[in-house]
Amino acid sequence: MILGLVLFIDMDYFFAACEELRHPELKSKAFVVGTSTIAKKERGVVQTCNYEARKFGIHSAMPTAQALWLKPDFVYLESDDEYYSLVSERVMALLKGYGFATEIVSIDEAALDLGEIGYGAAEELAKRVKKEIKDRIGLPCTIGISTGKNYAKIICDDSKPNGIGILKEGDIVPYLKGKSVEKMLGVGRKTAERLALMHIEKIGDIASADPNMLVEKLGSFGRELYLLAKGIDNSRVVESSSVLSVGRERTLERESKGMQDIEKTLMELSKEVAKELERQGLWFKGVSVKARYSDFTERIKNRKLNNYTDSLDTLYSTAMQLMKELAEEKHVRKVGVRTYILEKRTGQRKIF
Ligand code: TTP
Ligand code: MG
Repeated sequence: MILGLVLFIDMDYFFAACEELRHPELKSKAFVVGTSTIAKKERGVVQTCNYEARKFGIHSAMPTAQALWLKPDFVYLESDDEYYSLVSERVMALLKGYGFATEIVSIDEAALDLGEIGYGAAEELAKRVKKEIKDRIGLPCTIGISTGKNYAKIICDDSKPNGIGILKEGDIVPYLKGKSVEKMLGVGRKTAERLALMHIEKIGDIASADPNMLVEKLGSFGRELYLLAKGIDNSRVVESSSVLSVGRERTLERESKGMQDIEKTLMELSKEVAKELERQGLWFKGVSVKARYSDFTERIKNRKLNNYTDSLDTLYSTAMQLMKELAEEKHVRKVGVRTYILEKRTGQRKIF
């Protein structure tokens, strides 16, 4: 039997690679892309950094203060989410151009359903994809190939940076055995903690656990995890919508003095966005807000949700939380609400 294969791609040090693209002079220097403004950089966290900075032990999600302690003279760059989203859209459009069902998993990850193409042809395709992304967009990436989205992601992670990894069906179970449960797509810290209470820390522990207990504790996700640990990946590549984002912007009647001046407009924009999504039969997994300040500078904040949703409440409350961070520093003149990672609504709840 020939198994269907999935190609999983994850861009290397993505935000930092985007910065090197427009500032080639930074390549030889250790630099960090962070969430805060330069003036308050030590209060924020590292979103990502280039490999020069990784040599000093700096990594994503580390407080910038700690990174400064490791390498006091790194170059600090404020995150420019709008630019990274544009680069991401170019990468995704190129990937979709190969004609396979393509799922946009995050801003820098995608999965392609290659069908029964065979390992040889899949590897050739991976080489071509890597070369075209390098030649046309100028960025490095890593690709994993296996019989399911989860396995392809795991072998992709393990082949970083700038690699191609292939995990064949016969090798999956022994390969996963010693790995942490958090390597599985959809297993975050909370699920990992619940599994730890059952003395399950490695994927091999899931494979030898009682499947009924896993279902009892984790519902249908428990069953899915059990099958995954046994080498059966039923997750499908869900084709992402060709509409990449839906958003609305508006200038405030007067410059904001605080959140109370923004709330009403954010609610109106959220309603309009939700209505447009409904009209197009879409639901979303990402929310982004934009603030334009009185001095005409702009900032954007994004958040990826755990599940697809079409809830106006979720859209509005997420937009409010993100906007609070942006409205803290300066007076806001114009606001925007945008949804991204869109998909055709199916009526089913998604785990991934
Ligand atoms: P990742 O793919 O996890 O990281 P990366 O692309 O920087 O590095 P790698 O080569 O290991 O893939 O995340 C993609 C982008 O998402 C990353 O460039 C910055 C952003 N990000 C955050 O903003 N916060 C985080 O905690 C993480 C992990 C990523
Ligand atoms: Mg990446």
